Amino acid sequence: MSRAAETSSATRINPVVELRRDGEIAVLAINSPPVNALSAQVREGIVEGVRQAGTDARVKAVVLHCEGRTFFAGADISEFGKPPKQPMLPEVVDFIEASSKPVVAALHGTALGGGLETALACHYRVAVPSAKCGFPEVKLGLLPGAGGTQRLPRLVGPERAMDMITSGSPVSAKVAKEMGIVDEIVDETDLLASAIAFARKLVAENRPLKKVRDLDDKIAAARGKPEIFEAFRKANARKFRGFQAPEYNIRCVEAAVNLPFDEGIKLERQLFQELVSGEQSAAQRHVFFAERQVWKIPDISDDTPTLPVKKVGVIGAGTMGGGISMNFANAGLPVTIVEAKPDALERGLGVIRRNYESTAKKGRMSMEDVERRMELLTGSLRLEDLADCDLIIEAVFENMAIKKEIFSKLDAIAKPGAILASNTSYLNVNEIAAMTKRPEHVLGMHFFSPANIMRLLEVVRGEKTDKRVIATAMQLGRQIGKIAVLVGVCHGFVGNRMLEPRQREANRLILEGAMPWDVDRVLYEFGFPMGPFAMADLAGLDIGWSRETSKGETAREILCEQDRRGQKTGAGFYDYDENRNAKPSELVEQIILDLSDKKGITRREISDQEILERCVYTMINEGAKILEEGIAIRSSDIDIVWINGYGWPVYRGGPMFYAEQVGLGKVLERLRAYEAKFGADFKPAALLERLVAEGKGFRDL
Ligand code: 3H9
Repeated sequence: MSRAAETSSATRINPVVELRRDGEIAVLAINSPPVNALSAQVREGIVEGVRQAGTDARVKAVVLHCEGRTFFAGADISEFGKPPKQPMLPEVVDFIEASSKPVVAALHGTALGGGLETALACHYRVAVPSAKCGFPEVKLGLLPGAGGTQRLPRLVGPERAMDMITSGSPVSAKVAKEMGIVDEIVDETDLLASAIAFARKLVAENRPLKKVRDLDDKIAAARGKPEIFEAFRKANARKFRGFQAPEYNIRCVEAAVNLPFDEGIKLERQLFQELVSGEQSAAQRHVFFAERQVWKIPDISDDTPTLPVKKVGVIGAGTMGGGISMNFANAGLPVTIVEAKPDALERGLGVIRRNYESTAKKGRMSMEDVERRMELLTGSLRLEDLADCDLIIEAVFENMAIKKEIFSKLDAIAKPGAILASNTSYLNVNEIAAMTKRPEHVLGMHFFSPANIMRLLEVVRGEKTDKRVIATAMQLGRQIGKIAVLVGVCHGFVGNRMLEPRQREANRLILEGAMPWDVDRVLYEFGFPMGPFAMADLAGLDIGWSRETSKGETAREILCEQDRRGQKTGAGFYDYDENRNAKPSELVEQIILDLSDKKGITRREISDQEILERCVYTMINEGAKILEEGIAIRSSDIDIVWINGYGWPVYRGGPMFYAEQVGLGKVLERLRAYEAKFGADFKPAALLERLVAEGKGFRDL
């Protein structure tokens, strides 16, 4: 037998875990693509590997190493909500920590959630510089449930632990080292060899087994000081509003400080179970998978060729055009912005510069970056200057005649193969495309205001749009940091089409008996950042209104006539103080009472439940029609539109997911009841009727 064979060996424990031996160091190697999530098979393999290494007298230390792109990215999220499989992660981490031989975690990629918890149960941790560590559980409506809430504070102190655990944001290896999470940063290209060398050194120096659970110095100072946690709750109250998980996470960290380790673990376990079986986490896990589904389009794959986009043109330097341009400049793409008049162009470019400068003032960008981005933006007064652009996005006034004229001109100017997109929020993209000889290169790219900030992009597929053009727009969306959702042509696409029934009901409710602040309160309490009337005040009540054509038939028209045009005029549906705090207005109340009277409506008491159902169930009904007509590919795409474009609360999973949590049968029954009372606007979608009759849900489609 050769010497090499004597000093090294490999045992396959199961299809995803292998135990190798390199002299006195055992390497427990995991390979479970794509992200080495801690599935039942992985957990089982770890326990068996640590056990075998423990009983092998030749082994003095163990290195835990993941192959592929990352160390464990966490528990396997797809296992939640299903019958538990042994061994559970808390038992696995305890088993590792109890090993009589030191275990070294070798971190690369993203050591997240249960992955970081596994690392914290190891006796030492080394990481490559590009590695990241974090606890993203809160984003799934959860808490680190395998000892993370108890071990992290012992390593980094309660304040930093609360920050990390309640934000869900990962930290770099460098920061992790400074905080004490990582013991040593090793060569980027040589993780495994460095980790083995580190383990050998431990053995040679006879270093003790370092157990995080035994540490006390970082938490001792906070013991018996509830004010630390109260202050944290208060400082983050706005951010945490409506979410259950942040508070549960804080309670666990508080327990880590005040209770013995095992008791803290008991509380963590109990609260984790409560969260994982609750509605909020189910909704947030749905969103996690839904966000990844949007990129999957039945007739387009990774093999669909895309068109090169190296230069972008934007028509319109207003709020939308400016915001859209910033997205591309941020991604390093040159943009030509065309405006009709010099002063409008100058104003538009000025606004962009001020936006960047204000970001720089907040320390989130350097002044050099501001200049670099501004250099990528070229203003022009001539459409002809767009001739060398690969993608041209029209972002002018929402008027079909103007858009048609622009597209017919663009067709003559743009180079062959260039993509022509409209940022229209309602109009028929097929009609716009028909103005060109290249309808297969025309589509909608509907951004949301402020376009440089909002994550949503509706990519509107015309009946003739080429697959390569769709694939290119979706990929560009990703490149500029958007979540792009593919939708079909209809009035308002997915988002604005569903907004309409909500707006209609809100307007009716105030005539029937509610006040704007009642409707707003109900929707705010549901979890929206603001209700429809506060939103209208923010946007400006005079959008699309003019004194000449005003008929004075709606509350909005009357308010505009009285120069109450929203926040910008200090008054709208609400009165505003100098800090833009909203206050209900007696004047508005009287306007609404008079209007009800004038329309012969007898006002009545309207319950919060009715407000919610009429605003939200009509949206769901419209969503069902959108699915029925094939405007959205799947119900979860609709959820993503509403969460990212309209502030639907993440913890309610989106309107279609929420409908299933309420029960489609119940939604149908209420729609029928309202239909009987108020008429055809509540007529249930045929799809909803069919799904209920078949006992199915939107997700079964
Ligand atoms: C937890 O750990 C609880 C514990 O504290 C307590 C337990 C008791 N599970 O995002 P990508 C899939 S909670 C299952 O496109 P990237 C994902 O769906 C967990 N599947 O890649 C996708 O599948 P598909 C805490 C997962 O490079 C594929 O992997 N951890 C998981 O842009 C590729 O993902 C987290 O919350 C998972 N944990 O980003 C981390 N993770 O190809 C969640 C991913 O079929 N994960 N998949 O669509 C992430 O943040 C990102 O996936 C990551 C990679 C940054 C890792």
